[in-house]
Amino acid sequence: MKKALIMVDLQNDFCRGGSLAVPEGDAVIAIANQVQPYFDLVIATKDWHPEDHMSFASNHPGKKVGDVMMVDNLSQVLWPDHCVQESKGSEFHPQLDTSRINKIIYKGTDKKVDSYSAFFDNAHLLATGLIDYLESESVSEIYIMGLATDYCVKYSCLDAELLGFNVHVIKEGCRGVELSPGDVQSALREMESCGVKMVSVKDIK
Ligand code: VGL
Ligand code: ZN
Repeated sequence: MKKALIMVDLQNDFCRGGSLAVPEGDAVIAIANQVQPYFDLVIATKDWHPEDHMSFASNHPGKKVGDVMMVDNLSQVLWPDHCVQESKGSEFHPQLDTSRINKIIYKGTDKKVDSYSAFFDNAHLLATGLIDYLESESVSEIYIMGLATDYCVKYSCLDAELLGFNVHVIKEGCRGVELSPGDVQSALREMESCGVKMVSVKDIK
């Protein structure tokens, strides 16, 4: 049974100078490069939105970034435009070693629904293809790191647990948006209470 690393959204827009920059987001790139050699498979996700995506405040007249609204019975945080397909902001951080990536998973591609998890959209209706890939490669253990702790990392971990994988989070390899102070801490607690194991880089080597 194989061990896979899932690097979540290590894209320019979530790093310094990006439109949805996560505090210290760049700090996780070196960690990603350091741990990749210890895994059988390396998977990277990309947040990959069309310009008219529903998560962008700019697509809702009268709303602003940070507002929360109901869309199709789901609560949606409104973000700055970010990770628009084919844009500079959607590219991997220039320092990320992409030579070991076996598979890229695109998410948030449907303008009508957001997708924080690497497995499903937020309505849990459509799968991204990650489950099929992990099953076809006989992966049982997954290690998740990336951006952002309180959104895509958290929802990816929770789905992975529900799906029955043995799930680990590489703590130093994650940074959060922290819209409200404490969001990162509570995301980590929620993951742990669902069975996700917290590990550090030294546990991997
Ligand atoms: C993310 C907010 C919006 C993430 C993606 O990668 O955590 N956060 N889109
Ligand atoms: Zn997004």
